[in-house]
Amino acid sequence: MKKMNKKEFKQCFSRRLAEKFAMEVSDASPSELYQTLGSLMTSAYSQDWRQTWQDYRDAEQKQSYYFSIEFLPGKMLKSNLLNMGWLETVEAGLLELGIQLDDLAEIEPDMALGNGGLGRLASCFMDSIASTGLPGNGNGIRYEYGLFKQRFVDNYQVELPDEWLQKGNLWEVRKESKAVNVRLGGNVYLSSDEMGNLTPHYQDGMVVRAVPYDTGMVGYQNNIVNTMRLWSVEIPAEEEGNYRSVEARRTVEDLTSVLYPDDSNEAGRRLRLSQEYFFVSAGVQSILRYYKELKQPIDKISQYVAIHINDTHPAMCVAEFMRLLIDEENVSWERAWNLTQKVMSYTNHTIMAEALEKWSIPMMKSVCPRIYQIIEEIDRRFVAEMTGVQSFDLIQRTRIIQNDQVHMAHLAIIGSHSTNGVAKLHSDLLKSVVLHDFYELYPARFNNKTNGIAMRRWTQLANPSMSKVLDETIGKTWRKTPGDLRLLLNYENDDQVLNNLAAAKLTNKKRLAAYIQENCGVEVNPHAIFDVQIKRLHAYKRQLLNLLHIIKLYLELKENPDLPIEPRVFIFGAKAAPSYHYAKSIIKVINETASLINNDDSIHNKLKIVFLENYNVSLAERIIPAADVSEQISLASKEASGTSNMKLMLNGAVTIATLDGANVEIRDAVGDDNIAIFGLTEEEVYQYYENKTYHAAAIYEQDNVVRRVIDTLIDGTIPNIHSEGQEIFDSLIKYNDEYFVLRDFEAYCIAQMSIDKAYKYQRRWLQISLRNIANAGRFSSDHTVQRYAEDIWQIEPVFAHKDDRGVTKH
Ligand code: NBY
Repeated sequence: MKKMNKKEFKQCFSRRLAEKFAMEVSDASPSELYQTLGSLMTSAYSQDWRQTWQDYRDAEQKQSYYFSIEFLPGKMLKSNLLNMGWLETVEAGLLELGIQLDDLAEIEPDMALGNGGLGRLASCFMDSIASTGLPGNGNGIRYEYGLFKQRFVDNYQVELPDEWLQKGNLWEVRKESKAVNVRLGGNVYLSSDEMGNLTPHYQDGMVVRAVPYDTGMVGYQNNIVNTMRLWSVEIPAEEEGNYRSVEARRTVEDLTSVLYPDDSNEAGRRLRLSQEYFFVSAGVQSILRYYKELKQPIDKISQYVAIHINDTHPAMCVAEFMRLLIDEENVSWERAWNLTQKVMSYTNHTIMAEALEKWSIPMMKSVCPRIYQIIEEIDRRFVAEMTGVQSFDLIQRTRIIQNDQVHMAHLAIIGSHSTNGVAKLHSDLLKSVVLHDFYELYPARFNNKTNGIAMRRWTQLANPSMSKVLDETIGKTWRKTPGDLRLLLNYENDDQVLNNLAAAKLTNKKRLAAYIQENCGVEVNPHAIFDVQIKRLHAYKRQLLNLLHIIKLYLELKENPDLPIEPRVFIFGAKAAPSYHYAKSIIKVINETASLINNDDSIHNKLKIVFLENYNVSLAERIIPAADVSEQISLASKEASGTSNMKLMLNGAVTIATLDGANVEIRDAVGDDNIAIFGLTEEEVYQYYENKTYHAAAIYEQDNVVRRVIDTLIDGTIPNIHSEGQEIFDSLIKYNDEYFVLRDFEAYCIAQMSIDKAYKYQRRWLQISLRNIANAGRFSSDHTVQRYAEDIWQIEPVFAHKDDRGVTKH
């Protein structure tokens, strides 16, 4: 990538502005300036983008394709600048032109084509795959509308559409010439020739055009630009005549209109399945088209292509790949199956039963009839192969089609060579409980890949003040090699360094406090403990446990306003699924409790609650650097990994956590003294399930503190929550508290007291915080994707073909 000095940049920038808008800098709006900068950047990296692609092709390198129904990159302006090596020059150059880079960054809408952890992980991986020089691509859907915008009205969550494409998208390139057709619906009949070869004949149904929009994934200062390919639906030119009515057109356009449509009704579910098949078919077709250009025999495809199935949503990759090999390439079933298994791999992200996808047979037959036929045949052969080898019961439990439903996880496991979980504990649970039957069948397929995070975004971009302290203390190598953060341990007794870190944290807290003041009208004390829980709102993540502890503190302060506790600001960020009634009730109750507590002068500002609207990647970048305490309090065994836990630790927050997901590995990294662990273990949770001995009502009866706290939900202490308070009360007492909130309550309160106590000894607190930063390097997603590359995809970095200036060797 061309390096520029400040002067050159200023010239280029002014010239580009004149070309694009016929304007002077002083006349341009932030939006015009943003467009200008973006266009300068894309033209600068497009050369490398093409070159990267050519290098992969010339070297005939094996490539991986990460199929994910969600990507959550957030804003790309600054991360691209950083990765291009332009950030400092541009920031300084703009400043001389009287422009704040951050004002331009604000213009860019968050690209929010994902719900939460799973989508954000996919984007961290895209960054790391490019940054480690791996030949890997993303494949997904270009939703017209991203994840809804959250607003609070009367303290209730209200969802607004996210029209992120309204002003265009700088980073994408429409590649009309790479479009493919996808067939949906209709019927299919098989005819057989004298050799017994089957040919499918299609009747009715519709053919839609899948048009790719490619976005460059710029690697960190390594001249590599990979591709994230997102598919958008269009009506094929030759079919225009069949789509005269607005309604007919809409059924097609709806296909890539919204992320994660409501799946609580028949029509919504159908749309969701169609989306899945749409991006799977388009992606697999384009991979095969590329492979054929290489002119290699089809039997070698697994030496050139790896397809990754991110959760079950793209599991139909297995059947689509089979379809193309058998129907289009005339490969025999046995050979095709062998290749498919070698090409495919699958990651599981949850043990929650309701998130394990199943589709009814009639639905699948009507959306993708040929795919259903192939799945039926995979299932039939699986049963035949296992019969006589495995017990009848085991086969029935593991087959793909059961009780008129297609089990997508089973398809993904049977049709691939690798199944991984996303943290050690989670992967162990897959083997021992959730997917135990499959582990019996295919022990060698199971492995762990603990999640990771894109370190650069979560330090250099989000937390420049801490980054500066790190540079001054341990040098700059940590920016490329996060493991070098360990050097910080040499300074754990250095008061100067501890104070510098404290000052950086305070800067970030003041900045967040200003944002809170502006957006919530709540004044918070930047010297208070900033206690943060940011993640999707879900019962198993137990935002309720956090709230009950806050209520307990409030009641205690009401009784004794001089209670010697450190002032605390409890900060929440969370969206609830639009149809998830219970989660929305929790939001309402937190918000009402916030109104009550924040306006109660009698507690001397010792407690504040702030629920920030519309939690997204950009807001995360604001909150995380300002956090003192990281809440990771899911019921043990339920959180597959978590990734905000890693981001918060990296930014020096101290974790209060159950032994769940990657919290276990964070504990191992920092040691028991630098984390507050509490609550039931995964074994204890499973024991309760086995013995059926959990009685939440008994805790309520016997524990006066619990009773007092829970009663505030229904006794009018918290105003305006008549039905929501009752609903939550009932979930705990009448329906026996599915996530053991009451069981863990006392232990949680004790752990919170230890946090309060630790914070009082500032020096020790700062040391704990330092040790968290120092030990976070192992959670870099650079490291995680390298494990995927070596163990699962068998792909190699392209650096092998470049000299150290990034120039390709021929
Ligand atoms: O994936 C999350 C896990 O909860 C978290 O522990 C983990 O760190 C992260 C990355 O591995 N899972 C997640 O975000 N899941 C979803 O967003 C999701 C999306 C769709 C559906 C289910 C879950 N679905 O049923 O359609």
